[in-house]
Amino acid sequence: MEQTMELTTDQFIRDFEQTFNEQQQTLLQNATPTELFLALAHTIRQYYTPMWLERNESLSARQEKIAYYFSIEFLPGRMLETNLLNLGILDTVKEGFTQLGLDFTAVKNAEHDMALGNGGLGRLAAAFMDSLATTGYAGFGNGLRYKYGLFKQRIVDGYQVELPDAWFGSLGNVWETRKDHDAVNVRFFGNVYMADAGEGKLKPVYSNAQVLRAVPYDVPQLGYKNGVVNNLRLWDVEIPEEYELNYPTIADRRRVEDITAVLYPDDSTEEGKKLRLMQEYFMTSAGLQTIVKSYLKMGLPLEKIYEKVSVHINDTHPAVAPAEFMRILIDDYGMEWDAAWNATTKVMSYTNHTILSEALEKWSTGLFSFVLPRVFQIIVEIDNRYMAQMGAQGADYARVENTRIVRNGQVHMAHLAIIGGHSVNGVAQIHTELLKEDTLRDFYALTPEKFNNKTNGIVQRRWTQIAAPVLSQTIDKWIGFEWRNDIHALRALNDVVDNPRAQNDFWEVKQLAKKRLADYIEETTGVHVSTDAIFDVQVKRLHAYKRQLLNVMHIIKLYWDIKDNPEGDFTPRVFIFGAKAAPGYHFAKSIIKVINELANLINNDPEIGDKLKVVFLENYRVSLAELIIPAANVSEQISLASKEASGTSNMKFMMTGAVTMATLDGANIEIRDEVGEENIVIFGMTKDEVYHHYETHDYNARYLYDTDPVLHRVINTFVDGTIPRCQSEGSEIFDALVTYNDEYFLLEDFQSYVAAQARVSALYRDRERWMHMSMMNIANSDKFTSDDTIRQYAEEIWHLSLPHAGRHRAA
Ligand code: NBG
Repeated sequence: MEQTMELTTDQFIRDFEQTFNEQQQTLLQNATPTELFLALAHTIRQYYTPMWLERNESLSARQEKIAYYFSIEFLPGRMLETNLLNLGILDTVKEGFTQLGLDFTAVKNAEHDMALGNGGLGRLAAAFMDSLATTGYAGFGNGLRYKYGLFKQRIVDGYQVELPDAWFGSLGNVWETRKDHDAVNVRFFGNVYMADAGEGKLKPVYSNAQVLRAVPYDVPQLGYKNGVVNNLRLWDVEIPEEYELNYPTIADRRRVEDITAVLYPDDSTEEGKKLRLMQEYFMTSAGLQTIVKSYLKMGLPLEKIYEKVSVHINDTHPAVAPAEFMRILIDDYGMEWDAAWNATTKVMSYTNHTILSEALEKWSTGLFSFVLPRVFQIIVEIDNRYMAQMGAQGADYARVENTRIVRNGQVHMAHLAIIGGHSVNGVAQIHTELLKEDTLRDFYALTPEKFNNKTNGIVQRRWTQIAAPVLSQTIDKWIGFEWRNDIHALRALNDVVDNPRAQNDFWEVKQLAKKRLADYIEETTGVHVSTDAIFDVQVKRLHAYKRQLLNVMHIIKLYWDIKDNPEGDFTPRVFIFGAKAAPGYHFAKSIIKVINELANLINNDPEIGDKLKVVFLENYRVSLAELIIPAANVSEQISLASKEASGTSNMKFMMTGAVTMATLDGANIEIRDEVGEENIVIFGMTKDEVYHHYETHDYNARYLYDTDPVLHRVINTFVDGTIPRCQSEGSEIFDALVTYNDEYFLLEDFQSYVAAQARVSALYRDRERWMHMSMMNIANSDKFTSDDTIRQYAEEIWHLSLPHAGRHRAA
């Protein structure tokens, strides 16, 4: 049921002015956007605080089961507009600002993105927070309060340069509240031995351990117009007062602060590994300790904790959770092993987000037992019991051996998460199938009942109502407002996809969004792009499997086409890239350099003119996505089939009317199922064809290079000096594609990609046909709402009770 705050514009203006005066003590006209932003944020805090208190009261009064989503990343981006939208007062506030003669957009832009995540995984976690509050389920987040989020990317001479992202700035995080009373201690290092605890029991005794204090900062998560406020808890590290003498110098203190200093953009370095493990354990231990404490306040038996608590392990980073939970139950609360294990496996569940093996974390037993000696003992015990139990059941020995936790001197975190929990899910149908038949096939054979699929979703409110307000108004105009509350009502658009006036409206909307982006491009890069061209966008992390390079190869092909035939009939295109590369990922950085140099070459060639433009937008992040995505005509989702677990930007593009250029990978397949074959452009190998190559080892990139003259010329362009200032990067690419046999099969997919792109050009020229496709994408995007995804998690994995929307109180 819809519950919006009752707030008139006049009331808002009074509240805002009062907060502003108390806080800033200057005149409104003199205030900077940042000062205005702070005052506005504090006004909003006053509005939701009573709801937050009421929510917490009612959850404990009703002893409701709570799911805790443990994730090392949360990527909400900016929170201002989301909070306003969800309170139902976005328009009121915008109107108030207009009446005050203030620029709302400037104020909104003064908020720094909360970028505590790398990409899809972190953004999904943030989406789930929004959707949990919106559906009304009691689902709380648990993560780290990094001082520095994902690095800020600058492009200098075509190269990526990484700068620290001091997102706190000097302002702090306006949305958070420090909860000192919930602080707990977390232990690292030292020695552990077992001592007599009386009554025939043993207890662990620690010596020389490092004890650190974990302090939570809570960030409220508002539901959409329902008065519900959930909590995202982020942990920070401090030195406990009683141990202060151990840290006499500033350098000593800094080493401790490092634990929550920075979000890891990758973990390929040795010294980074220890810190990363400490981060993972720190947030997991602190979260679990407080969860147990707050459960016990209800006065219920600890053996039954699974009836009131679920803990979700988002990818392997918090996968130490089952072992740490066992430690807490046994060491801290004296539970017996079997009862503790029963509770643990019922509490824990795990999502896998990739089949790429480098992302399934493994720790050397040496490092692990050094950092977490007691937890390591428990893991070894879990592993031994697992072997014994499986042996007793007569399970296939090789299978059990492949699935054990401690193996060949390594601790396999995914294995711990699976054995220590009751559910494993992939994030799109094809991904879950691959987990079952390949990546985790031995687990699937042993415990098929644990496996299930939960296709990812997105917060459509953010990508339409916030990022694309004009599109939203146009949808209102054609089908009414209902879709804003119930996204499935969007399907009514299916009735107007061939209506010429509706087509015209949606065309104009896209042109406006393109104009907005074109202005930004000109402002930030100096490149002028025409909105008559197709805006063809690929924005995502830079990774070989995502195949930005295939896109580049197609651009090179177009470049030669125009150079060969400058007078030819050509459908103009603007290729737009946004991508951060992990700082240690050399090849990815080379691709960025080549894109930028190719862009220079093409954009400055008068013979090419407006036919072709290439733009690399630096520092891709959520707030930039909000500008780029609604402006796209074509959404590039061209990963090698089987490699992209799901993708989520593909869903955002779809819902704002871009046509997807897709391989049959991840959620692209499900997008095709929703929009129909004719409204998406599919190309390339299938997953089975890819696996066939793996099995037969028959792939020969050099043969393709030698025999296909177009490919030959395109690939030579990387090394023949055509693209200036990137000789070493060009030859690195040449080697990857030809000498090292093209790991991601770009050469094989090239011709099919080129043909599909030609199809796109032809389709775009037929405006009626194109608008039909575009609008079919919008009209059928409701399947990918994260509200529905989270309902499935809540019902099928966490077994939460039906949502009970909090009563709403106006401030
Ligand atoms: C990523 C996948 C994406 C997927 C997101 C969210 C990791 C480890 N995985 O395809 O690559 O959409 O997770 O599930 O970041």
